[in-house]
Amino acid sequence: MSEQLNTGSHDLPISDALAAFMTDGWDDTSRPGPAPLPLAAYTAKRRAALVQRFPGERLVIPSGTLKVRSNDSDYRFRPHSAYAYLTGGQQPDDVLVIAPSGAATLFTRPRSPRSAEGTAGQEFYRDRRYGEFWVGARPTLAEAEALYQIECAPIDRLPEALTGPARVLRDVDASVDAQVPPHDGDAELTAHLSEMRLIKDEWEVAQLQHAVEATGRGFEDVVRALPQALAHPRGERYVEGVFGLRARLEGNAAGYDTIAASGAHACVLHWIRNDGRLNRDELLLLDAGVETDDLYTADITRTLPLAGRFNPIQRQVYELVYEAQNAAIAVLKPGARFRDFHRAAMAVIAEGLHEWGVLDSADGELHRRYTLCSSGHMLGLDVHDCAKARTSVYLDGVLEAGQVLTVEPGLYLQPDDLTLPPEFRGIGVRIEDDLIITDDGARLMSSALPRHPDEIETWMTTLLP
Ligand SMILES: [Mn+2]
Repeated sequence: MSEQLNTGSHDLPISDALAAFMTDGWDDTSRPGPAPLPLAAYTAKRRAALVQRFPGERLVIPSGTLKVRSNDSDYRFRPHSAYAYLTGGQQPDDVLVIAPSGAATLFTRPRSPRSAEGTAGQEFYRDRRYGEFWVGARPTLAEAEALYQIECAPIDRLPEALTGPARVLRDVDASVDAQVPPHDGDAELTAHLSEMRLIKDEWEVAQLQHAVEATGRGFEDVVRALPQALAHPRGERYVEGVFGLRARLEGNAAGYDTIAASGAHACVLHWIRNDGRLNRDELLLLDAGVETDDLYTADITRTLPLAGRFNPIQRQVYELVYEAQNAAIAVLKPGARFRDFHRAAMAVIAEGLHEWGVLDSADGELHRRYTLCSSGHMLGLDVHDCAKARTSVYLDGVLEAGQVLTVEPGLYLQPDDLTLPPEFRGIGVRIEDDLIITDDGARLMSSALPRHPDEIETWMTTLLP
């Protein structure tokens, strides 16, 4: 299989005697037949839908490759979302091929043998990147077939399956890209793999609800830990760490880098340095989501008064964002345009800024100086889900029942913005919730976390020691 072992420069040489000694004396630990992954019934339906969209065509969807963090250290692997959606698999270097007949084969690097000739038989104990004794065992072919309920073949037979024209999900695995000439229809496959995830099936909705609820518990953990975080010189890191513990305990990880922003750091939309101190008289903006073991992520933001109570200016800013979010949520329903909820939120913000005397008029787009960002996105396997969908069916499209999205208006009043009254400067507020479009409106999936400022204060009081 692997011609070359991924060994390190400081690995000691292997004597013939040791190599021979390593080939036997091992118990048979292959499992007779693991139960199918619970989502295997859903992945089969999704593959069938894909075949229906591209009948008679060869389709190639790689899981992706390990990425070097530095030197001989890789990042923890996370498969491409389209691959996970269609197979449930999470191994690197695997490739799903759908033949023109519609038959699916998952090409995988099977569990390495303990007694093969040459380097192949040494992988399990010498290869730092793929060896079982270094990174854990992979499924055998039989185990993979049982888990995924897909016919499996060893990855070194992949070239045989790539002999004719094929559409490839590009830029995921360079070796696969190199094996198949570009196809005019590659971009269409990429777009469709995003678009087919716009409407969530019941498995996905349950995953997302679980992600949202675990995230809610993570936010509670953070509030409970605020006394310690406030006392620490890097309180933002304390918050990130507390949330990350919950994410790792209940799921795979945080679904994206946690934003833990105290005070004016909240005016940086993607503040992930998180190296600041928490100040009791400021707000904490926490934007975080637990990603489940099956890789669905929540995406929730709360802006909390570190004192436990909003001061009048903080409350004034918060309430405007809250009203904007309510206005956005109110327009969510099947048939509404995707951009409608953002417009509804921005109308409230612009009017508020005008009332405060910050803007001469609520018309036009000058309010965007203080909002910067759009007010939501699809949510699923990716935090910004379905991002490769055509504009006509997503950003310029209409909402449909079964779509899951975030609604997250914000106001970012920069600390050095001379157009603002001084008391407003350095306040950043975002409120972000996760919703599913229903037959006649939308259901708030993240309702376990309070949104109204009074409710937030009460909630914090019950959690703080
Ligand atoms: Mn978001």
